Amino acid sequence: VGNFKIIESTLREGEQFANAFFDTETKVKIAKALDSFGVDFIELTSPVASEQSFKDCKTICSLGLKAKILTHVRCNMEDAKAAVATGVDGVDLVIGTSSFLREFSHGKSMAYIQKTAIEVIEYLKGEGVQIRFSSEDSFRSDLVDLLSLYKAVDAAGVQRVGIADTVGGATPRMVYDLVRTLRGVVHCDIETHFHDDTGCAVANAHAALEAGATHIDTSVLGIGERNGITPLGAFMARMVVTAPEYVKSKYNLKELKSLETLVADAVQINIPFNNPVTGFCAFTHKAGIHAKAILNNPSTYEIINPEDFGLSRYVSISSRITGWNAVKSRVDQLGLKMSDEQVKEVTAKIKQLADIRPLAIDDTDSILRSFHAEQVEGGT
Ligand code: HCA
Ligand code: CU
Repeated sequence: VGNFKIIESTLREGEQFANAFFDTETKVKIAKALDSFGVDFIELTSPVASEQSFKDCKTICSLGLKAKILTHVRCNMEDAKAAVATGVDGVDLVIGTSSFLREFSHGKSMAYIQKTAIEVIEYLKGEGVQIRFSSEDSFRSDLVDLLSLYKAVDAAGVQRVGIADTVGGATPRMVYDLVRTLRGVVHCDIETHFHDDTGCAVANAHAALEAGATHIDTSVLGIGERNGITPLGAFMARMVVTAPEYVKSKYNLKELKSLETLVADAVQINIPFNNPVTGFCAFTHKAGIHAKAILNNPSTYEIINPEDFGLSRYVSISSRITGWNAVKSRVDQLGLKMSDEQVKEVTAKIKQLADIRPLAIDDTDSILRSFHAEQVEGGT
């Protein structure tokens, strides 16, 4: 599980997000930020999509980034040639294999798909680029068809095969079973791609790794077609818990927030409030019982250490559910000297007011200050 690679697809899948328009300058900025974060691969929109897409592929290939640059094309000779012409390190081939896609999209038989795949793979091998072969809508494809196709492309010499939950309907158990089965059939690496329509994209990525997958597709904030795919940040949150040594040594976690902010601004969205790690309240503790324990030992109520991501925790005391230990810690922060009895008294005041209206941090601070002025300084 703890030795996976990230195929970062913000500049391919992410361009399929409803709000996305990336000009060249923005693409370059995002590519550099992803590289600096430490992703292994950066996947780009097909050069066949438009003239500018072709130029942008070339531009990003010439930046000299550490990450390997990939482009994502349909499995045919014309697209493969355009991909090679951009100077990429690798080509991600994709074709639909489910009965839906074969009947309602491209209309091709499995025999034809396999024959074309082998031709395209032979051509790409001759060009010296890395090759990945993937089937769209893998979970609604016939298992026997799928495995025999993958066996053939593995034998033809691809570096990776990919499975994609294109419609986001797979569960972790379905993913585990399919990847496990595939692991017994091919020798090459296994990449996985999960849409988030049913909210399982991160769990599915984790299940895929447990079953022997080696590469996970992500995008920043999960942006992509419809509601998108496995988000890079949420996946990092998952994996820093599963494989802390690997994740902390390999990825520059402290850059996550600025990377997300860059992409959020580029597509005019906000970071969701409940986002793992970077959501505004991801490390805010509020209930008195929680706050007390957090102040003694943060791990009591935190599975992730915010400092690993360059962030800090926050203990809220501005509510009726606060407790005197939390208030005491704020009193200390403000440099006010009070006895425990006095802290308990001022806590009661905060609760009294918080029963009537919502309080801001400034409100509670001024309650503490004026209590201090009256009771402590004035009282003696
Ligand atoms: C799509 C294609 C894809 C491809 C995934 C892959 C999908 O936009 O429909 O190449 O592995 O979700 O199937 O993104
Ligand atoms: Cu997709």
